[in-house]
This record gives sequence, C-alpha cells and structure tokens, in this order.
Amino acid sequence: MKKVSSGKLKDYKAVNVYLSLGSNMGDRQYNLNEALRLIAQRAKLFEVSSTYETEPVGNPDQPRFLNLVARIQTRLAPLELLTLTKGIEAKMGRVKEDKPNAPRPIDIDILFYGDQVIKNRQLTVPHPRLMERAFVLVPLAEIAPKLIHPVSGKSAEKMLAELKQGVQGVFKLPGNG
Ligand code: PH2
Ligand code: MG
Ligand code: MG
Repeated sequence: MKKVSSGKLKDYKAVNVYLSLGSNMGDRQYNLNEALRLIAQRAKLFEVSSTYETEPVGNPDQPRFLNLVARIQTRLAPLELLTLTKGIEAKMGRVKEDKPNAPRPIDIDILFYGDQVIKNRQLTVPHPRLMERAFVLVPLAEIAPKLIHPVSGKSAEKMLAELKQGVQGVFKLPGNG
C-alpha cells in the first residue's frame, strides 16, 4: 500500500540546522542567551560554539558584534523556521533598518538546513555570504569542522582555511569554552 503522509508536522524528519547569531546593540551577551532560550522553546538545541567578539563587516561605522553558531534539530519546514527566527528578532526589539547592516539587538541567520539547497523570495540556504565571513566560519568550524557545504562540497574547516582575509577581527571571548 502506498504510504500517505497525514501532513502533520511530526511526520517530517528532524533536520540538523546551523544558525548564526549576532548582536551589536544593548547587552550583547544577554541578547545571544535570550535568543538561544527562545529558539530552544521550539527546537532542540544541540550545540553552541564559543562566543566571539568580531569587527563589523560591511558597514564599519557601527559597534563590534558578539557572534556564535548553534546547531539545532527541528521538524519545522525551512519557511516555518524563518518565521520563528524573524519572530524572535522582532520580539527582541529589532526594527526594520533603513540602512543595510545597521546595528541590531539580534540577527539570526539560517546557515544550513540539512544538506538542502533552497532559493526563493524569502530565503536562500546555504547562506549566500557564509564562505566570505570569518565571524561565521570561525564558530562554525569550532563545532562542525567536517560539515560539508552542499554546493561547494567544501568542509567548514576548508572554507575557513581558504578565507582570503584570514581570521583577523575575530576574537574568542575568554571563559566560554
Ligand atoms: N552581520 C551582518 C553584517 N556584518 N559583522 C559582524 N562582525 N557580525 C555580524 O553578525 C554581521 C556583520 C549582517 O547581518
Ligand atoms: Mg546577518
Ligand atoms: Mg539576518
């Protein structure tokens, strides 16, 4: 007999997802912890990298960030997960910035959703700029050095080693593992 999905969420397989979190407004460490707490209410939080203080990339005229990467497991579909992360950003006081790369209390980006390649109006996964960003690759390679980018076929540690500008401007905070 043909198996028919009932369409309920529990029928979807749990997928490994990597998220990048960043904050450069207000109490940055509190903001990261609060975002992780809110994410953990809706998904299984498996692993969190160290926290890194990082020089702003893109618009240099803004405060330094704290960045980390987290691995979660979720049965939420990609756009449901995006709704969750955008909801947390809004709840934590993020307003729509007029300038791109303006300071924000919290930014939650989906880096990888399993090994899926997703491109639509709302969402591009893997994150299109992750291969250029030391503030993403350093914490990612810390928790998942062997993770393979499904498009380039490169591991996190290889992408990090190939970063043109190296890892300058990314500083591990003392006392967080
Ligand atoms: N996020 C950006 C742009 N620039 N720079 C750092 N260091 N950390 C970030 O999280 C970051 C950034 C866009 O979201
Ligand atoms: Mg971002
Ligand atoms: Mg974002």
